[in-house]
Amino acid sequence: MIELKGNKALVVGLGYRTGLAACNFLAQRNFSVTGNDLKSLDQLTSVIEKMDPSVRIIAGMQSPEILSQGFDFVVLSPGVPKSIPLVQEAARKGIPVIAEIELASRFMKGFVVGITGTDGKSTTTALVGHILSGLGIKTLVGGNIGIPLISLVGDTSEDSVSVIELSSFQLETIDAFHPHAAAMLNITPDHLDRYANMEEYAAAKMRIAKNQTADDAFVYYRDDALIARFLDKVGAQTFGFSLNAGGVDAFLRDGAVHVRWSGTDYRMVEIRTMKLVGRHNALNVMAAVLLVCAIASRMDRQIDFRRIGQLAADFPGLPHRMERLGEFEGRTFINDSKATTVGAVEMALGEFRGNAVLILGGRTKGDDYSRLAERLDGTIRALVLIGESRNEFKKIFSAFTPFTAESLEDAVRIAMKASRPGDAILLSPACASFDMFRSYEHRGEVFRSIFESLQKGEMAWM
Ligand code: UMA
Repeated sequence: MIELKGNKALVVGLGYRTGLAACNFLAQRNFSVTGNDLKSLDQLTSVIEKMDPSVRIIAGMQSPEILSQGFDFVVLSPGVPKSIPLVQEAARKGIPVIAEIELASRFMKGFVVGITGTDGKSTTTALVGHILSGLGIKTLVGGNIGIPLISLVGDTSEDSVSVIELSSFQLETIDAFHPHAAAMLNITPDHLDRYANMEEYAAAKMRIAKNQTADDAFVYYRDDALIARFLDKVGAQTFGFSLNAGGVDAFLRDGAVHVRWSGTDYRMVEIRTMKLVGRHNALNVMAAVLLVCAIASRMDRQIDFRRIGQLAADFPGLPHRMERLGEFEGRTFINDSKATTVGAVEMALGEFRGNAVLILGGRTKGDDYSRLAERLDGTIRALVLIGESRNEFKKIFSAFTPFTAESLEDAVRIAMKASRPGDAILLSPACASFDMFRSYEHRGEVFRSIFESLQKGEMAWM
C-alpha cells in the first residue's frame, strides 16, 4: 500500500467536480494544496470561485517543472491521462500518484460497493442505491455517476454503504481501494483514444477486483469472453449473471429475473412489471440484485428477496438513458444522450424493428463504427448525422443514405420529416458530446427543450 506521508498535495485537473472537491477536501484537512490545470485562470474562474482560498493555482501549463516545488503526493482527476509528462516525471521521482477515489477510500468508513463495465454502470449504480435505501440501509451514491466520491466521505459511517460507479480512468490509479462487493457489467470498445487496445482497457477496469479477498463478492457478466480471460486472477467469491440459465447465480427464466442464492432459486423480478425496459436492463437488474444480496449478507442482515425484487421493479431509471420524453405528432421522442459508445447504441436499437429515426454522431472515441453500420440494418427507418464526426460517418453509414444536420434542432426537423406516426425519434449518438455541448447531460437537455418547443408549437418543423 502506498504510504501518503507529508502534507504537500498537488491536484492535477481542476474540473468542477473531481478537482474542485479534492482540493477543498484536502485544504479543509490542513494539507497545503496546489491545483493545476491546462486551462487558463480565466477559463477556471467558475471553479476557483468555489475553491478554498488557501489553494494555490498553477493554470495554463502542465509541465513537469511544477514538481520542483516539492510535493509529497499527486491526486489525479480521471480526465487526465497517466501518460502526461508531469505524471510520468512524478512516478520517476517516486512521488505517489493516486486517484481521487483512492484518496477518498483512505478516509471513508463503512461498506463499499463498486460498479464498473462499459455500459449500464450509472443505471446499475443508481439501482443498487435505490434498493439499499429502500431496505432502510444508509446509502451514499457517487463516483463516475457525477458526484465525486471525496465529497461523500464526511457522510460515511460504520453502518453506511457507499455505492460507487467507477470508470477505467478512475481505476487506473487506485492502490488500496477495496470494494466489499464489485461488479463488472460488460466490456465493449470504448476510450480507445486513451488505451492502446481492448486488453489494456479491460485490464484497467479489472483493477476493481485487485484488492478483493475471499470474503468479498465479484459479480460479473458470464457471457463476456474478455471478462472470462481475467477471472482466474479474482480473489473474491464470484457470482455470474446471464440471460441464459445454467451455471450462473442470476438469470432470466419464464419472463422473470431469478437469483440462485445459497442453493435456493428465488423468482425475484417479473420483467413485465419492471419500469426499466430492454434486455440490457434485465442484465443490469441481475447485477444489482446480486450486489445487494452480497452486501446485505456481508453486513449480516437477513436478505428480503421479495422486497428487493419489488424495489428493483419500481426503479424508474435515470435521465438521458433511453428516457422517454413523450409524443409529438405520433412520434415517440427518446433521449439516450448517455449512449456514447457503439455498445450502448446497439443495446438501444434492440428495442426497435425498423421504426426508429436515429440521431447519431459527435466526438469519436476510437470505437469501431463499422460494427454499428452492420447492426443498423432492419432497425432504423432513417439516419441523421450530427457533430464533427458527420463527414466520416457519412462514408461509414453510406448504405443508409444518411442526412446530415448542422445542429441538434436541425437534426430533429429532418427526423420529423423522415419519420411516420408510430415511429421513435431516438437520440443515441455513440459519441462524446464535447464538440457541440458541455456534456452528455447538456446534449440531452437541449434535445428535451427542442421536444418541448415542438410540443408547444414554438418550433416549426415542416
Ligand atoms: N485536464 C488537464 N490536463 C489533461 C486533461 C484534462 O489539466 O491532460 C483538465 C481539464 O482542462 C479540465 C479537468 O482536467 O479542467 C477535467 O477533469 P475531469 O475530466 O476529470 O472532469 P470532472 O468534471 O472532474 O469529471 C470527472 C469524470 N470525467 C471523466 O472521467 C472524463 C466524470 O465522468 C465524473 O462524473 C466526475 O469526475 C466525478 O467523479 C464523466 C465521464 O465522461 C461523466 N466519464 C467517462 C465515461 O463515463 O465514459 C469515463
